[in-house]
Amino acid sequence: MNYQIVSKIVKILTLGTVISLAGCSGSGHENRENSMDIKTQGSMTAQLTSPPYVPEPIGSRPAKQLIVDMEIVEEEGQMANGVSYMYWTFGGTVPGSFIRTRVGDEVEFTLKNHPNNKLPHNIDLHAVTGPGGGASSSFVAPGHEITFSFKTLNPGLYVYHCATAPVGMHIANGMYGLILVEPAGGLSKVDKEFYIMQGDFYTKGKNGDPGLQPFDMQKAIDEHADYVVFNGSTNALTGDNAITAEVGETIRLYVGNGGPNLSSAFHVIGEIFDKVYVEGGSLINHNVQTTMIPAGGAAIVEFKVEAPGTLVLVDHAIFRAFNKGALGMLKVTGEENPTVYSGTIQEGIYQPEGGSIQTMPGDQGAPEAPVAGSVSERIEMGKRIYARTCLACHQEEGQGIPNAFPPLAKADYLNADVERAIGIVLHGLTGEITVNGNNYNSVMTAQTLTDEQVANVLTYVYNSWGNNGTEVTPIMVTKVKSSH
Ligand code: HEC
Ligand SMILES: [Cu+2]
Repeated sequence: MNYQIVSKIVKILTLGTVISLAGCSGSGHENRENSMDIKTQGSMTAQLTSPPYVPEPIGSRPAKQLIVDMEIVEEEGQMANGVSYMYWTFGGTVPGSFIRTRVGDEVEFTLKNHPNNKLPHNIDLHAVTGPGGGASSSFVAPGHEITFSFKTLNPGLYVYHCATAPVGMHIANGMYGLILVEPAGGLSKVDKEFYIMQGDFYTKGKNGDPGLQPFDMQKAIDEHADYVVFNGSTNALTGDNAITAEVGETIRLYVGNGGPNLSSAFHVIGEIFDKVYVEGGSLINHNVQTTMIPAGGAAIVEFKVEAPGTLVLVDHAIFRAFNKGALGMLKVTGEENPTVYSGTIQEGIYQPEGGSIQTMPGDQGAPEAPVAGSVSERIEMGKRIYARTCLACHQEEGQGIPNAFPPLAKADYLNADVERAIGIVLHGLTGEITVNGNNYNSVMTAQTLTDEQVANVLTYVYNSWGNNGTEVTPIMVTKVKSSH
């Protein structure tokens, strides 16, 4: 293409932009020419916050010179129970500190690279108009700091990330966060705001393999994530770390996706988003179930919580939620509101069908399965049943999922009472139990298995992963069944 044609296309595009800008008025649609003209009044230091919290709204403050001071820290942290990871962070957390600005601010950004760090880093802020989003002027070696400045021209919610080579590796290790540019006058008022960011992680070992897990470049290139998590770890938003709200409150979530690879099908089980600022921009969509957040993108979602219970935040690419960690909780307390929801709302894990024990569709019509002739045959057959019916929740090595599914490996609860274990597989289980010192209060569905299959699967479990080697026979199963 020659230069003249290119410049003509540019002119046409520019004209198009001008027309569309002229056609839209109202808050949130500042045009960039106007933003350039916003004069700043005075100077202030930005309050930075760790996830899941965000700084105070900008309210009616004028545009200012805004001083942002951020330190890069490379440090070991917990990815999951028993699994640690060497995170590279903006401000000591994954995602990095939340930066809150308003349109027209002149941000004076100082980036420090802690002297104990091993690598140089930089920052590319998607809110910046300029080469590399600041990356080219922010490259900083360990023990050094650098200052650069920019004016925020476009309101919206933007990702920032490290862009030092290999870029993918710096992002995969946790180097991303969000910067909010509020429109003049601020976003509408809500009761609670939280900061959540999804990321995919690639480790030498499989999901759940204990110890310090190094980054695996090949898996990252192949996009085979071992962990997909909110706020840097499987536990960041579950159990005692759950975010909280009260019935009647309006909640705003600033949700980003650091990637490096995967898009997020962001969904809150038990809620409908009243509003979504699509892609973090000025377009507002209403009544949304699941919103797509691409790697390197963000969205603002808002909803009013109408009933008490636990809402579960997930990536609705659902294996990521239940098998890789992309699961968080919003605990809502307050008065029941039977007109909105009259079912039982359980504390704990995903129960789309409600809190009662459900029956799994079984193999009852299937032809008679072969009968095990020896303990080793029983274990072999049990292993196949385990893979089909138990593994999804209790996991491949019986390790379970923290705060959701109890372990069957070296499980004191299992080893203490075989009849109880048989009863659980036959009838399901609900209510609080303690397994290896951790509490679980959830629901296991009743499994529709023949007595032979229950015997086989439990014999496999009892003879795996450090359990006590009990053989469970079909006669024992029949006995428990008839005593019930
Ligand atoms: C849909 C997920 C799910 C499936 C499938 C499932 N379980 Fe469970 N299981 C649970 C949950 C959740 C609990 C804890 C329930 C509670 O908190 O009351 C549990 C508890 C248990 C317990 C007692 C606690 C412990 O750790 O010892 C045993 C034993 C058990 N399950 C065995 C099995 C076996 C064997 C299978 C396959 C035949 C199976 N489960 C399938 C979710 C599941
Ligand atoms: Cu970096």
